[in-house]
Amino acid sequence: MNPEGRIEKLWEEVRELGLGTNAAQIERLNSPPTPLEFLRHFVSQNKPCLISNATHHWPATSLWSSDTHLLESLSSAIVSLHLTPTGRADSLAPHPSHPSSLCFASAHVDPTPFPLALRSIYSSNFDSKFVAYAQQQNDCFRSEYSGLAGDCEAHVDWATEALGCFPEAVNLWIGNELSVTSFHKDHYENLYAVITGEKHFLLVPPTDVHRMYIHNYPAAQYSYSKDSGEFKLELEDPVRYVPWCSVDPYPSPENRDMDRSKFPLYFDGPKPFEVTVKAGDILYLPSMWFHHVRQSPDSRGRTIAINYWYDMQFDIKYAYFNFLQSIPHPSISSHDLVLHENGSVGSSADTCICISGEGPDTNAEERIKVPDNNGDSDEK
Ligand SMILES: O=C(O)CCC(=O)C(=O)O
Repeated sequence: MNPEGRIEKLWEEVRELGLGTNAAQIERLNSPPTPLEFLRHFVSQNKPCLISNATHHWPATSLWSSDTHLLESLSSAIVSLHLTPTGRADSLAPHPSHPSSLCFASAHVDPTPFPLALRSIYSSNFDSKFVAYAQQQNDCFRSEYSGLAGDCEAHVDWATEALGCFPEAVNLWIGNELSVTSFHKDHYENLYAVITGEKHFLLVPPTDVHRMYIHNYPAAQYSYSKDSGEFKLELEDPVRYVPWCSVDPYPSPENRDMDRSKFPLYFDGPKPFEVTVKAGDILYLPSMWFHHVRQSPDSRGRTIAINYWYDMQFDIKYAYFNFLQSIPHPSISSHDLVLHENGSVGSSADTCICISGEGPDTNAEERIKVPDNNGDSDEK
C-alpha cells in the first residue's frame, strides 16, 4: 500500500475500531456517567460523547434565561469583549498588504462594562459596524465573571474524579449566530456546557491531522476605532507565525469550488462528526480533536455556554499524534501561497520548514488560553 493509502486506512480504522461508528454521530448518554465509566469509555479512548440532562441542577439554567440576574450580578464588572468585522476571530483573513495570501487574525479586545457588552452582542448584525463576542478564554469565568460563581458548578464532579484534577480554566462564552470559531485543536480535555441557545460543533479526530492542512500564517490583530467605526488589520511586529488549520468547512458559494479543490482530503474524505449541544447538555470534547463551532441564539438573541478545561495527559497518544503530524502527506504540496518571514512568497510547505526548522510546530496550532505547565507555546 502506498503512504497515502496507509494514512487513509488509519482514518478508517479509527472510526471502525476506536469510535465504533462510521456514521458522523457521536455517542449520546441520557445522564452523566460515573467517573469510572467516563474514564474507561471516553477519556482513555480519546472518544467524544454528548451528555444530556447534565446541568439541570445548576441555578444558571433558570437564572440566565432572562438578563435581569446577569445584569444585577455583573453591574460593575468589566469584561473583555472581542470585536471583529465579521464574527470570525482567531481565523484566517486576507493578509493586509498581500490580499491574495492569508494571515491569522485575532480580535480587537475591548475591556467593556458588562451591561454595554451585552448590548453590543445584541446589536451585532450584518449591518452593524462590528460583531461582538464575549469569548475571553483565560479562565474568565473565575475572574471577570466571578459575580456569577454561584450559578454553575465550580467543576464537573464526575470529570474531576475521572481526570484526577480540578479544571485548569473555566470560561464563559456569550455571542450570537454571527460569531464562528474556526477549526483548531486544544491541549485540554474539554467539558463544554450550553446554558441557553445551541452550539453546533464539527469534530475531526486527531488522526485526521493531514486533512486540516495546517500551515504557518503570520499573526495579525484587528484594531477598532470607535471614532471612525472602522477596523484596521495589522501584522504583529516582529512577525510571529501561527500554525493554523486552513480548512473552512462552510465556504461561501463563490469560494466553494476553489476550496473543494484546494482541500480534497477534507472535502472528499470521511465526514466530520456533527453535534449540536443544547441547553442542559455537556459535550465531552477530548484533547487534540479539531473542532469548528457555530451557534444559534435563544429567543432573546444570545447563546451562553461555559466550559471547563482540564489538563490532558501528555502520554503515548500525544507522542503518536506528534509522530503522525511529522509525516508529510504525499498529496499535500504547495497549493497555498503564504508569505515567508523575509517577505517573499513561497509554498506553505516551505514556510513550515523555513520557520520552525523541523517541520510544522506540533505544539503551537492550538489556542492556548492559560499559562500552562507543559511547555507549549502561548499563542494568545
Ligand atoms: O464556543 C466557541 O465559540 C468555541 C469553543 C472552543 O473552541 C473551545 O471550547 O475550545
